[in-house]
Amino acid sequence: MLTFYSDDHRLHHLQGEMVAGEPKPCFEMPARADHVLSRVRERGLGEVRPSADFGLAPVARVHTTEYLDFLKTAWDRWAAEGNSADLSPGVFPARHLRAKRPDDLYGQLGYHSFDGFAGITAGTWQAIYTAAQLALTGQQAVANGAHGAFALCRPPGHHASADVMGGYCYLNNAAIAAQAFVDQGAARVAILDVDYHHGNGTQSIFYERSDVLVANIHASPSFDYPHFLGYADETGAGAGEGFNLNLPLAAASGWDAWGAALDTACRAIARFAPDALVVSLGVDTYKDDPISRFRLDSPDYLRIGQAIAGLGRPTLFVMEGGYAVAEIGINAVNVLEGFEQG
Ligand code: Q9C
Ligand code: ZN
Repeated sequence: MLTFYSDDHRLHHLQGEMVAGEPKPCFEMPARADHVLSRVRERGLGEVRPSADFGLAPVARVHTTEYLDFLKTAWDRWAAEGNSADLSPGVFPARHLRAKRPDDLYGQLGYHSFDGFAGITAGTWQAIYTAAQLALTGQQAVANGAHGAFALCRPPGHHASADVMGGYCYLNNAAIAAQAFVDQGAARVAILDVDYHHGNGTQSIFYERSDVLVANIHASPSFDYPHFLGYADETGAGAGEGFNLNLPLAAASGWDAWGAALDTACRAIARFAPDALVVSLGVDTYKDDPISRFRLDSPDYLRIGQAIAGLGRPTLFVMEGGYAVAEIGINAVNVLEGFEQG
């Protein structure tokens, strides 16, 4: 299987993250991608290739131009005000306020954010632009006939919606790739999100559409991030009714519960019979993940890959979360090897 990778992810490295009221090193760090890349090489998964450049047009099929312009210029606007520390939001248009886009940088930042976990630094735009291009390059490989491809995207994307960032995510790499399949003629595309956290951005982007089925297996929002989306009764709206499947699980879920949910998701995807499948590949379901509460073990990731292979669809894997840095490569590549073994 081909892996698509770029060093540009290193340009995005925030100074820290608040954990229980204290500044800590970011969980979402460059070493994550480094470990996945080394494991891809160590296991001889296949060639590692750079991204092609498809420009912003396919990105703008998912994100608003207002949002893209903001992301592209935010750092320079911030630096022009004399700042050099990370740009991070603090005020959001929550309930009882008015979601009217202001003119100033800090106001626009809050308008385009739902939490404080997606800060902006000097290299953020280049890193997120390239991550989206990697997803598109992987999509092109699959559209051109590869059975599977792996876009080693960093930062991740599934918490980002059309015009709102959060949860370490800015551009929704998986959604951009899924939309590219549709724009190239696919009648139906499925997205299977196996990250520990609900993919609220992906759900929101496709919620009213019947051409993209979104299936999510995740920690219930009743006890974990993103807290405000991801319940089982969110089944789609309008034309999209019945095309969003949420499978929220309890804390401490291991392979028994998780594997059963995967089986349910796979049956729904098989029924949908998509022309292509995009997997939002988060491995923060791992038992030793520092911010998660599931209990999958490394061999379980081989089974995930095998179950996905059983769908028999052209499949693009897009890297999402996973914060047990020492094991992230083993777990992510296990999914890919399980897929290749079928
Ligand atoms: N103490 C992804 O996995 N932080 N994003 C939660 C943890 C935000 C996760 C607080 C988690 C975002 C792509
Ligand atoms: Zn996650």
